[in-house]
Amino acid sequence: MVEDILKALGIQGEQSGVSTGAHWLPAHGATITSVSPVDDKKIAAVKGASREDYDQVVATAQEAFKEWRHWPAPKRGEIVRQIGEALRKHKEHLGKLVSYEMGKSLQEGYGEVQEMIDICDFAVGLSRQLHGLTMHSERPGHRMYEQWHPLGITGIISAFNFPVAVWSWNSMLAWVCGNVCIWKPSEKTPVTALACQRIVDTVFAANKVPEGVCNLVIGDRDAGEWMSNDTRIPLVSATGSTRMGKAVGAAVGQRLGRSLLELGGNNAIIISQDADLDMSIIGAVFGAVGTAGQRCTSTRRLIIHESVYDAFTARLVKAYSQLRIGNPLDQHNHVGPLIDKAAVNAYLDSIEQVKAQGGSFLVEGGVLSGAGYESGCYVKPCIAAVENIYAIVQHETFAPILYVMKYKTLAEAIAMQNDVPQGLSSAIMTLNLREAEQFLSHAGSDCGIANVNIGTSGAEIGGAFGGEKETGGGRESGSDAWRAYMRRQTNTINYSTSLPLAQGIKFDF
Ligand code: UN1
Repeated sequence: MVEDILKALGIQGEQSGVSTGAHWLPAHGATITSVSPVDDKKIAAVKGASREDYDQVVATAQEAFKEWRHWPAPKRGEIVRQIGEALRKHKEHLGKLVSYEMGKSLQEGYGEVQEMIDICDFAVGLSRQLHGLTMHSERPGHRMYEQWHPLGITGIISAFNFPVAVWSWNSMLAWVCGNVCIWKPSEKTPVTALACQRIVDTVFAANKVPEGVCNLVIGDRDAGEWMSNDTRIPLVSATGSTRMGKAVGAAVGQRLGRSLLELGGNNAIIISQDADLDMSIIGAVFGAVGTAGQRCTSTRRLIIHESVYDAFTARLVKAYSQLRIGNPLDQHNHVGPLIDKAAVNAYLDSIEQVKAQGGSFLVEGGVLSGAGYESGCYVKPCIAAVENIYAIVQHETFAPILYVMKYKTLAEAIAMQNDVPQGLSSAIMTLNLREAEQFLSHAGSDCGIANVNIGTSGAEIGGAFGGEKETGGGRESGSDAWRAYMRRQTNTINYSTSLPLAQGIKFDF
């Protein structure tokens, strides 16, 4: 099956992981082997970039920008429209490859490709807008307005958990804005990145887009550091752990570049005494076990009103007993593997810490073994009763460990929801209008995303995506997130016959 998909996507033999779009460059860095967490089989070996390879890519990208910025934005949008069409054509194959290389369920693999298609559509419309404001000048015969110009090279560092969608949120917007992109995908999911590069290459070649508009640099941490420290890259957009984001933010900030950070979450759902518990169960379980708890929007904490705590946790335990864990390509299964053994160890270590810090398990965790679980990456989603203040609860573990805790008053629940270092996504389940509005108010959730009667994950691309505090503050995808990829210029034009100074200053000679 995998062989057919790779063939359909044009990936065969040992691959170069360095491309400027028009062709694949000989790569001189370390070889990265992609192994599927589904069955522990090798997918492909990819040669990474050396520093020299990287410099060559940046030089090509700089040249390409000089041309690409002259393409009218709607023409750039037309190219992105064609990428959307190509993705529609490849949805089946690419979705399967995402599922196989990353380990998420097939439905979620398809959903991820759908997010890419959706952002293409969004970016096409955007390409006819990219609007600025006009202002009234205090001086007669003067006009003031602002316009938005492209920045240059956008560096994109993406994570394994959404190996292709997050790249597309960034690149499709960056392209319609007139930027060129250099993508460093996660070294855990290089093959899906090769597939995307090939899809875009075909569209670009057919439209004679200059070499260097779509660039791929597969590599390890070093490649991310090169980008972060490189003054030729005005914007680095990075998605991943808070630890990684702090390093990128510090390096980019040190040179006064711009970073767009989308980092960890510690997302909670408040289950009120006025919640629809049937809906709440679906939101909580999908949020906690979907993508095996490896979304930055995964539900990590449930803050449950004491009056419904026993009833709701009993239903949760029952729902967990019905979860089918196994090969994510088999659509009967709900939960696939974690990305690798290191993730399994982090999961086990967190479970130990929960116990050591005083938590007790309502549903026990553990690593699965035996037929179908040979990769050693399949774990049991588990539920622990904890206190919000435990150090482990304050920490984001990228695994299906769900923490439950009780509250008495809404004010207490909101305080608990906010009392973590991260601020990405949050939700309240309630049919009580007052509670919902308090949760959404300025004194409510402190997160970038706050939902009512849906869970914490599964945001649509039309909204700005990102969060506060240790989540990094960046906003990607919809709304006006495009502004991060452009520079604002304020223009004042004097069409009068004199030159009055602002603020009424007299300067006669
Ligand atoms: C991520 O986990 O980095 O909101 C992105 C969601 C998805 C995107 C998650 N649309 O769950």
